[in-house]
Amino acid sequence: RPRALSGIQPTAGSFHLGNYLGAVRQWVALQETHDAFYCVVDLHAITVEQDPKTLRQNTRVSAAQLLALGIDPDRSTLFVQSHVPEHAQLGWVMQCLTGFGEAGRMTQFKDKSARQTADHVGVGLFTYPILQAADILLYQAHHVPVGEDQRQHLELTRDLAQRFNTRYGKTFRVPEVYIVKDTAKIYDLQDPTAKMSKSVPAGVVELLEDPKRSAKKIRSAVTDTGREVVFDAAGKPGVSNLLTIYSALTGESIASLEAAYSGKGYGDLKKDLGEVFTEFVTPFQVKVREYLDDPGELDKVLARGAERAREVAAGTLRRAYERIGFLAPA
Ligand code: AQP
Repeated sequence: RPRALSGIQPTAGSFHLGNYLGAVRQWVALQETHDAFYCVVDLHAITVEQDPKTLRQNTRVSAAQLLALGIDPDRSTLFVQSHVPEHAQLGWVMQCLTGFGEAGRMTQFKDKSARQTADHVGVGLFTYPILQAADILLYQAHHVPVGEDQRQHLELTRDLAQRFNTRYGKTFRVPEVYIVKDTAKIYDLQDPTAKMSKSVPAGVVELLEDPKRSAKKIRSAVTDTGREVVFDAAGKPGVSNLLTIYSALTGESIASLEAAYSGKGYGDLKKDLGEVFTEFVTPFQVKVREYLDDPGELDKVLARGAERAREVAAGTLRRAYERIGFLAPA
């Protein structure tokens, strides 16, 4: 079976619709065909300041959400990044292979750092995609299921794998990005030209918030001029985004939704989507609470995952260290 690897940050506590439709839904599906490794990337989370107690809690909340969304720890390896020290270790090696200018071209860093003053931007935010490369390469992943915003980071990962292999001999598999086109980028409900992102909270739908609040956000989503419910990403980005979400949550095609709403207005679409979303998140929220009611059991699941992940990660790191010329401990 080919390997899949992906990660999600525990920074916000709740996942949002973009995280789910852009990434985690594919993680669940790939369990059928792949030997999958999924991690809560807490090392990445500290690239911006975190409160220790909140970080610890949000790490469990993230794991609980993954389980509630359908990640099966008996089929996939579910773990916390900091439990596997090889991530940080290979991360250092990858930093030494990355050009300063190359790292500086990462658009996510440019966007995120532009929102803060220079003194608040840590070096970790700059080297974030390099650690991400290590996350992926440690597991010799064939496919990396992510949203469109990660495409550039995946290119860097591929470049670093090739560079290492050229310099030291074939060690890493060069991974392929796995992006599902229809849901690759879910847009902000208040600004449907920008990606839905927890950094800009106004138009974000969170899976763990009160669904009444989500339904209200959906009802007040910015839509477009005109009143026909048709998919037109350039001309009607707001309505198109709602149709994408609706279609992804129900499995109905965009064409059949257009037909169903012909003669109706944006208001009907938004009201119904609020209901569709509520139906989806209500049982999910119950499951998350159940997992969180038994943190001891949850921690055991994560410990088992870390043990399995380490077996693979340690083997890869050992080979990389040898190739580099590090003296093996006697
Ligand atoms: N809007 C989105 N559409 C599709 N996919 C998305 N992802 C994130 N936003 C969207 C995908 O979710 C996965 C986890 O991403 P992450 O852990 O990097 O989450 P994040 O970046 O913290 O989420 P945000 O909201 O995007 O955070 P900020 O505002 O910090 O950038 C990834 O596969 C990502 O592609």
